[in-house]
Amino acid sequence: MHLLENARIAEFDAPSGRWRLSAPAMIAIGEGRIVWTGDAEDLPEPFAGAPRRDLDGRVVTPGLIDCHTHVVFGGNRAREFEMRLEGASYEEIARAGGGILSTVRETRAASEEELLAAALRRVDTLLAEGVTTLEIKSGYGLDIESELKMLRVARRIGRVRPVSVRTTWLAAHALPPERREDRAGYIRDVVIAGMARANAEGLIDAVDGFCEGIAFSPEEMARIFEHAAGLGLPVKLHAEQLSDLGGAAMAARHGALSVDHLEYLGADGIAAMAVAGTVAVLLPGAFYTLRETQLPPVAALRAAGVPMALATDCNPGTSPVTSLLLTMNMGATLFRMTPAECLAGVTVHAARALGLEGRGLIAPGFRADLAIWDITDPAELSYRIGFNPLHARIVGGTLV
Ligand code: DI6
Ligand code: FE
Repeated sequence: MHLLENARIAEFDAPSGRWRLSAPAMIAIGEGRIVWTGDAEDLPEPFAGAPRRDLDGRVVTPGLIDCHTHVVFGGNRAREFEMRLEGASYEEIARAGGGILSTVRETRAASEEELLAAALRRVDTLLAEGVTTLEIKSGYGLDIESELKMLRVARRIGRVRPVSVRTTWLAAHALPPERREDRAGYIRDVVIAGMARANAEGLIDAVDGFCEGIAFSPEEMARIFEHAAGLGLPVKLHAEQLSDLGGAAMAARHGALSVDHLEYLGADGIAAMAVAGTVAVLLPGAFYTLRETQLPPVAALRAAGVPMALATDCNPGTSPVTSLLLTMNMGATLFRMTPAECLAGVTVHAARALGLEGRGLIAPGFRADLAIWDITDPAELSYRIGFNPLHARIVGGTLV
């Protein structure tokens, strides 16, 4: 048991969606969880002798949760960035064998150690800004062994760094070159068969797919989701990023935890997500990098009561972003989310997008994942650009 004192706690009021800052207060932590919060004079007697750390009135928020990343990959796509600046579109580059497939070549060629070293540089940047839970997808291997290699690296990240890692099976990201003429075979032999293997090896927590004209159709994804359900794995989907194929509604009908991107989401998709309680994960880093002009329907999602999360989508092609704070700023400036929505989007709603209960809020019973900031107003986290006010993180009750 230990105590944090003089903490200004960011408390989320779910009905209004607002964050309230407490007066300087105490947080009691035991066995990795928050046990009690409140005024110092109300501290329960049994806690009184526990060691204390004075936070000098700093603001404490839940530890940040980056609920959609592809941080494990080989190489980079700086040349493709130049091509896009010269006028080529993301889809043209993908159809010409570049894009995701160029990262697949580099990821297949890299050793586990090389992938780990490259990913840790990105992960460390995220952690330095207060991230305490990180989702990592496969999807640049596209054969079973290479996908498992990525996932082993992802799991290792959670062992060598103080962060919780959740892993997601994304073999349905693109068709690998050797299977270009054999979609059904790829889905059967790699996506579905590999999912069962990864699950048996304890390497995956959820199943995802890229539902798009250049990737997989809603019908193909529905089949994959049925197999995920058979293994008891929750599902999520990249959908409506470049066009509206109805992927979000299909995913919601399968009880998806989240549907991600959503620039082209229509009214049917929003209604289906609201009914299913599916989280909308918005990825402004990809919107920005692709110089997209179609905005996700934030006002309609808000009106329908669909919870919105924000994530970096850290990946070498469409979102080479390793800052969740910058992502919050983009959520506000590009998508017109309120700073309160941005903070909920990287805490309580991001936890829900990962199916993680007991995370993302500061309340008794919740995991003691906290970010301590040198700020006076939580809105500062969304307002600043290129500035990191993190003082310290507490991960599972331990100060790091
Ligand atoms: N959507 C994305 O934005 C990334 N994957 C996906 O399904 C892009 C991945 C890449 O271009 O490497
Ligand atoms: Fe993505």
